[in-house]
Amino acid sequence: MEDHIDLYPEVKQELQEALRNNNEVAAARIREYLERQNNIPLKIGITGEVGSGKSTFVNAFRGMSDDEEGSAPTGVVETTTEVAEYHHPRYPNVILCDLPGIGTTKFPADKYLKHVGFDTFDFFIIVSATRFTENDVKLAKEIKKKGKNFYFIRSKIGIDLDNERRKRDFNEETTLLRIRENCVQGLRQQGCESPKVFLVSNFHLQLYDFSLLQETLEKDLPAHKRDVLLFASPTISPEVIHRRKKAFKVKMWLFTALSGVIAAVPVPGLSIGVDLGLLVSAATIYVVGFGLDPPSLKRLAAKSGVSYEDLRAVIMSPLAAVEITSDLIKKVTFQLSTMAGLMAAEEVSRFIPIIGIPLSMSFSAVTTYKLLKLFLDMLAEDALRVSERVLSVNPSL
Ligand SMILES: Nc1nc2c(ncn2[C@@H]2O[C@H](COP(=O)(O)OP(=O)(O)O)[C@@H](O)[C@H]2O)c(=O)[nH]1
Ligand SMILES: [Mg+2]
Repeated sequence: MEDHIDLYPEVKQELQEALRNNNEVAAARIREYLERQNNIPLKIGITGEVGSGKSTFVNAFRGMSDDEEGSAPTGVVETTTEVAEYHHPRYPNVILCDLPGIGTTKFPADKYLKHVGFDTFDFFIIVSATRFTENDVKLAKEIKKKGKNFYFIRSKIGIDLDNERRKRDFNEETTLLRIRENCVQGLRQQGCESPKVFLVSNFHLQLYDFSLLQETLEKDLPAHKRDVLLFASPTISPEVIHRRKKAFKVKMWLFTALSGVIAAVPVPGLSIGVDLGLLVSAATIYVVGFGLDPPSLKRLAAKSGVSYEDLRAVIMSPLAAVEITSDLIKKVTFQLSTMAGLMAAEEVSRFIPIIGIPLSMSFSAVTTYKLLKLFLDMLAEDALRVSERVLSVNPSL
């Protein structure tokens, strides 16, 4: 079976135990787990010399324009040595910290890290628009010594390519290779072993190494933080949308189990009851996860130059670009219930053994499961269409 519960074994065991013994306890446990999943903190420190593109990266990562309200000011001379925290617009538990350049603070690396609050960070990104400096290396070594990960971003790649393009024998791949090798070599010479350098244009995250950086970060993070990064990352490719859909599928079983233990409420037109509140919660999580909520779409419109109306025009699901209310879910559920197979009984035996919920609860759970699967499919399709629309018109996400 392609869908499975990818929970930590002890969580799964605890849930199964609760499901067997007491519905209320089980429901509370599942809700608690879902809640915890939504609030896992992730704090990323962005550092580098003045003008390297730190603030622009902070905005780009959050999917924001540089001139949007709440964005980090860019192109300004750094005058403060304070840490500026920027919450992710869709996931406030994700914080990007625009750190002062170490040169601005005039601290040595160890004092600098103490000053910015080293312990609170999950990892660091060191940005440079040219070769990495002695300061960058000192900082990287200190971060490593203290046991955390750092990643080098070589920014403003578009400028380098534009400059090189003037030459007759220009070749993009060769140029990129040379920039990367220059950076790596420079870092090695300064005593930084096997440094990871990612070539990025903050104005075009979908080009060059940003997706590689995204994957590397996900791999390096502890398991429980991986999805946090995946959902907060900018949607730069269809691949990201597919990965999010997969991550949602894993959680779908939790909603399904939850629907099996809470009282099912009859929905007009549906012979089997489902819990509308649960469907509203799940649909909202999906919509936000794919960036299909009205505020996210408006932000994307402003950033990409494709109008909000044009983005809405490619959306087909009734759940995207609207506020998810109980009434809406009721309407959509009713519409979907007319589709063949929504409540086919043969599906019951297919998933019951996996989470181990008692059979008596299963009909409402199966209906919920099928509805969630339909929601997820529709929304992922919409997310793909929106991303395609944006990339076809203006390739700067
Ligand atoms: N072409 C290009 N310009 C960039 C890039 N990143 C930043 N900039 C520009 O470089 C200048 C400094 O960027 P900023 O983010 O303020 O640097 P900070 O001082 O490190 O925060 C601004 O004018 C940005 O628009 C990039 O990747 N490509
Ligand atoms: Mg700045």
